[in-house]
Amino acid sequence: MKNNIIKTYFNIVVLISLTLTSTIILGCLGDNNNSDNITPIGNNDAYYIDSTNGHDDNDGSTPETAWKSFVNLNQKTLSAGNSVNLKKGSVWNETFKFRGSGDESNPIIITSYGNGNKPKIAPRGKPYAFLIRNQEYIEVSDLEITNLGDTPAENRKGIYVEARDFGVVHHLYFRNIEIHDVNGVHGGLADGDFQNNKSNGGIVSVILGNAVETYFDDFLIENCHIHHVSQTGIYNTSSWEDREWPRNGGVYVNQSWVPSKNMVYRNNTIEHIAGNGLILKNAHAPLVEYNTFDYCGEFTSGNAAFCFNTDYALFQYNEVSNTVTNVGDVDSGGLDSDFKTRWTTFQYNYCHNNGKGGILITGGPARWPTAFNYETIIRYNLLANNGDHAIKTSGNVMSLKVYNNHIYSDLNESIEVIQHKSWEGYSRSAEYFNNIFFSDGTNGSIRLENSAGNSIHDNMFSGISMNSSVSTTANLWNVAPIYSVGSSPQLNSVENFRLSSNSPGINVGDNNQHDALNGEGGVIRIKDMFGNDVPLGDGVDIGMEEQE
Ligand SMILES: [Ca+2]
Ligand SMILES: [Ca+2]
Repeated sequence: MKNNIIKTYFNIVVLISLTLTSTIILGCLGDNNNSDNITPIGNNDAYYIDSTNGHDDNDGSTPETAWKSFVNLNQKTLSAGNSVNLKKGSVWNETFKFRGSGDESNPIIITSYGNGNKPKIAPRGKPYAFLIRNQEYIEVSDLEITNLGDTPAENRKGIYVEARDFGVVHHLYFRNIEIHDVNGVHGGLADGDFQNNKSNGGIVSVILGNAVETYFDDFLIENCHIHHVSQTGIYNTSSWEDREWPRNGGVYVNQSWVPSKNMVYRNNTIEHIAGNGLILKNAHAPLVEYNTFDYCGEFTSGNAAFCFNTDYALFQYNEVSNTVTNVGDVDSGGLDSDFKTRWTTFQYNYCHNNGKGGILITGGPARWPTAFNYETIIRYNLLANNGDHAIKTSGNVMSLKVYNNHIYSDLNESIEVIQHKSWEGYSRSAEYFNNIFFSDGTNGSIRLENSAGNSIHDNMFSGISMNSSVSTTANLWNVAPIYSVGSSPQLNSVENFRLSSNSPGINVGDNNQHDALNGEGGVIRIKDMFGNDVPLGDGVDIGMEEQE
């Protein structure tokens, strides 16, 4: 048995010690004032909490009569349209929670007021710092949250959302929140080991129960900064998860799968995460865009971001870099379309300098009826200097489409630009076309092993060893792109990978690009990496840029 070394992010944190003195008010003649007799306030009323100048015997209804701690709020059932306003510069070493929900017209608002630093919620090692449980129509913004205990603990979280047999959980928004220094645990177990508990970390959302079909609808995490948390940056899961699709001639069966809808993760910065930066599960047409992932997988195995058990997931305009390879890691790549997924689309992402791989497509162990990955589309992405491989399939991946990507490496190590690996079986019917595979380093190669039905055509290869399974006539071999910047484009900008107008590959790609499906019966409009229409000129170009 491996001795799991549990590490913690241990930044020097200045914890402002707050002594929550129970103040006894004496001398208020005829006034039996205590925290229980605050008159309930109606819709659109507001509560104020100020850790410096507040007082828990106040009524909490104005900045001048703010509460000091969360003790009164914890006892409250809020109503639609209520707000809780936290004074900037405040620090609380306790968990934030309340009862009640908003409604469609009047969400409950949790936000900050005043000047200075974001109000900070910093319990020192509680199960969660901020709780929403069987509540809906809530918007949370402009907070700082930590949860740093003396030692790491199982299931420690920053924000925790839980719904059990609730039905539809509507409208939960988290915006402009910094979450850091949450010391949950990360085992030394491999990423593929399902004993590894990933449900602790920054923002964790869990659906439980099996009596009432329960899912999120309209769940947003936007403009948040999540860093130095263990194990996972953002995580969700659901008990309504069972479906299967046997590999050989089986039919798709939904036993209990109830996906969440309108899940959006946008413009977040997620960095220095012990394990995965983002795990997105059990959703229909979730959107992950304009996020930055940097230094994920810092202490254990894991790719920066992946979807699991989803249909029509769309990842676009994300920058994913520097995922860390530790000794024994199975995964340390950028993006991952994982198993139990259908119709995932990755487009306009930039994955670079990840320890192992740019994009992974996981079908799962092929003998499992629950292991499938169907029609993932990977198009118009830039994958640069990812170690070990650029694109990898593992296990039961079916009908993968990889087109119009730009793969670049000037690493001084062997790179498999396409790597098909077994997980009790191989991918089937993967198609690669209109891609640039350029290795300016040493030993670029293609590994297909026993994967079946590959179609590799209309790609441009340079610095890549020929492979007997890849047609030399259906592709351009030993033809290199000509960059506008000349040679050796720097990785600090996607713009550096634009091609000169005399670069080979313009207007000679295969025009038959497969539609990416949006989950609503339509298709996702196709553009190039830079927003240009496709095609332009006499035909589709090879690579991620479209020119006339
Ligand atoms: Ca790692
Ligand atoms: Ca063109």
